[in-house]
Amino acid sequence: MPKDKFFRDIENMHHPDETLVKTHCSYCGMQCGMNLRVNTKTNKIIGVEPRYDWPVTVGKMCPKGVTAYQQTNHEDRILRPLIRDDASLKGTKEGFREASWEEAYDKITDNFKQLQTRYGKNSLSVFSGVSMTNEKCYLTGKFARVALGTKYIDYNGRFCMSSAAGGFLRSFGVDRGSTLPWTDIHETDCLFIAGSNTADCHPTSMFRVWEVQTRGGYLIVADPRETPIARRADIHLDLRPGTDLALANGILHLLIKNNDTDDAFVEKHTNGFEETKEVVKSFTPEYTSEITGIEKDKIIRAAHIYGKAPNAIVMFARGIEQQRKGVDNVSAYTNLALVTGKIGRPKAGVATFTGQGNGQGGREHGQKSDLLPGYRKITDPENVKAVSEVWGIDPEEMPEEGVSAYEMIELMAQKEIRGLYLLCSNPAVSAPNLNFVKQALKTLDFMVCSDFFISESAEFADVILPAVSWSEDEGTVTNLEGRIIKINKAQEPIGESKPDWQMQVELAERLDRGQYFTHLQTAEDIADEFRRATKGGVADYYGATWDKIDKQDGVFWPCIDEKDTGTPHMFLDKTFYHPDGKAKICALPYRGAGEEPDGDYPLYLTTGRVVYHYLSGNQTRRIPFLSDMAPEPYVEMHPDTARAYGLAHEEAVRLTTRRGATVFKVKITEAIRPDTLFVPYHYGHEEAINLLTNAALDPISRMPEFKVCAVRMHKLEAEKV
Ligand SMILES: Nc1nc2c(c(=O)[nH]1)N[C@H]1C(S)=C(S)[C@@H](COP(=O)(O)OP(=O)(O)OC[C@H]3O[C@@H](n4cnc5c(=O)[nH]c(N)nc54)[C@H](O)[C@@H]3O)O[C@H]1N2
Ligand SMILES: Nc1nc2c(c(=O)[nH]1)N[C@H]1C(S)=C(S)[C@@H](COP(=O)(O)OP(=O)(O)OC[C@H]3O[C@@H](n4cnc5c(=O)[nH]c(N)nc54)[C@H](O)[C@@H]3O)O[C@H]1N2
Ligand code: SF4
Ligand SMILES: [Mo]
Repeated sequence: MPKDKFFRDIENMHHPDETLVKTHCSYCGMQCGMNLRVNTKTNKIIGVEPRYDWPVTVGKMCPKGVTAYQQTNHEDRILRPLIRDDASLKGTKEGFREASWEEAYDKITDNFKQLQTRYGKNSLSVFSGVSMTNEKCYLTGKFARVALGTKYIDYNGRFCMSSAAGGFLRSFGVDRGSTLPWTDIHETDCLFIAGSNTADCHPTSMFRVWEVQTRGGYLIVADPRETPIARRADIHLDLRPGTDLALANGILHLLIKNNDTDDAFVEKHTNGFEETKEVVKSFTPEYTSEITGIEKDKIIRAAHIYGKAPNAIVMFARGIEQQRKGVDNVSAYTNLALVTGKIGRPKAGVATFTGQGNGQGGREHGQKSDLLPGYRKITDPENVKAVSEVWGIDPEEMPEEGVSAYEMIELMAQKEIRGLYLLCSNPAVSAPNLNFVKQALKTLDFMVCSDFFISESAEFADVILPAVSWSEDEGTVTNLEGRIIKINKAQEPIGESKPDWQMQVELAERLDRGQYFTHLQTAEDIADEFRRATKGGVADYYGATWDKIDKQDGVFWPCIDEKDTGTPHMFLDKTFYHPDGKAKICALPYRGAGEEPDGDYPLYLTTGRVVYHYLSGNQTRRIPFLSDMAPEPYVEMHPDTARAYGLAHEEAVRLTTRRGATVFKVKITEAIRPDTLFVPYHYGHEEAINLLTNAALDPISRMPEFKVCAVRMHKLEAEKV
């Protein structure tokens, strides 16, 4: 049959009253390509379709992505500013009334000014997030430093990417989450993936992961749980939580023993190998097996496969990073690529699975307490001067370095910080040690929260500002490859909601700092200033214009000028970013977790994600399909553990740590170590596992140890007796 007789005309299959807006998903770092379908009569978003012409995800999306459009016109959207006059209702949903923008702005500026007059500039803080565009992240950093003049700004990437950032900076001298584009992954010969539940958390990477095996290559997975990738892996290294440093040292020991190191590369392009050799000497397969609990032969085989693979990519995620030694873990796994020289060429390298949609860009441009736009250090006078010139301020005015996200919360509890402007984050669910965190939020004199759905954290606010969703604004984000891409506007903001950048410009004017902000009237105005502010920095976006992004399917940073097409592969010339051009192989002695199981708390507790929910769940718990699929949290345990405690599937059980206790339903599965419990963290109030987690911080990244603590379990019936 001729093609035109049988096949549908897919070019013209859309409804005549429909237009398509090319954009990317609102959620994770994959940033899958999608078209939002917009009804041209109502100008409302009515649906979505995947983009087959997007090179990274080629038509693939996950359950969150295909329902993301349902956020825009959801009935729970906040349509107008909300004010609560009765501070005694803090921590509840009660007492909010609708107000005009004028009244909300007046209340905010009055309170901010009063607090700063009484307690100084640094009595105010900004806590932000990276579901925002680069332009919004950039302006948030400028707003804190220039409009509020406070040093206290930090963001939710401290709970997410900061250990990867710290590790890459130490090993390579630069922090770009992936040394190569995702389109290389399926062409490599061996993937060594540690602490990533790729199938649930970056599902649209999976076709590339499976393709490695289909081509005859190998997949090695390190995870205490038998995740979908671990199940199909050639080797599953089922380690005890918190023992990655021993595993990576043990593999390195074997690479040296097997003569799988690239001595010429090590000699020419790295430092630190001799010291590292000394440290890993004792990590024999026997000793490594003793610490990690992995069978010795599996460790030997994994080292053999990685060592002999012509090309290999080491990949990891929060499983290794959300530990008190997350930075060491990152450098220890990165060592494997450096000693074997499997880096700085196509199909070989190191990558972290960046978490949030703009987890990469959002950390580079000034939301982190120690950074200014372009990955510039706030402690470096030359860097401060460069940014001050763009901002039009005296370098003397630039606030100094502040503290990390969790440490800001500690300062709130101590009344050192009195006011909080929270945007794009929900720490009342996602921060560790929640009993303490909620008390700290209650202690604040004044709190503003900007969100588009009322979150558990908004319950602590005095004023709630209605933000727009990702589909009602435009700008760029940087995906997990380091590729700068464009988010497009598909609908006008609903109700009286506004983009965060607009709120900041209007607030700055009312704080008498309009001269630095009033010229920024569109997202594009901010984009222009933002690119200039990054010029000459390590993360240089100057050449990444919106036009070029559109023409090239994104632009990999660094991209320094009009002619530059960007940098998909890092280190092709084997030059790293340390002053001597060499990478650092790090000597990392083993240390344990902040809290190890003992007689009182005999099991490991680890936490993470399911495919149906995103982070604190404030967005996905409202989408009917997603909440039907994953309505509540549960505690995953091995059948042997359930038997030992006399527990049945779906029975309620109490978990207790040194910080809190709460009740979950039992889920029995063989896909976890018997000494370990796992709980997904996407739920609020009494269902939040972070009531129990440990805020032990990594000394470099200040990342809390979400992935390991010690827990005790009680059958509820036994408590009644
Ligand atoms: N569905 C979904 N996808 C998401 C997100 C989401 O909320 N939901 N969030 C996005 C964000 S912001 C992030 S940061 C990423 C997170 O992506 P991932 O890091 O892949 O997700 P997690 O579930 O936090 O943890 C990954 C794995 O680490 C394992 N693990 C626990 N302890 C250890 C350990 O000590 N060592 C090792 N090697 N492994 C360990 C867990 O068993 C788990 O399988 O996902 C992104 N994608
Ligand atoms: N136990 C445990 N805890 C964890 C983790 C874990 O693995 N285990 N993982 C950690 C990780 S990796 C992360 S990334 C954090 C994330 O934790 P959070 O920062 O709490 O992440 P979200 O749930 O995305 O919160 C974003 C909030 O901002 C809103 N929002 C989205 N876009 C915008 C916008 O453009 N403007 C404004 N104003 N608001 C917006 C959303 O509705 C939501 O309420 O959680 C961390 N907490
Ligand atoms: S949540 Fe991540 S994997 Fe799923 S569609 Fe969105 S960007 Fe893609
Ligand atoms: Mo994250």
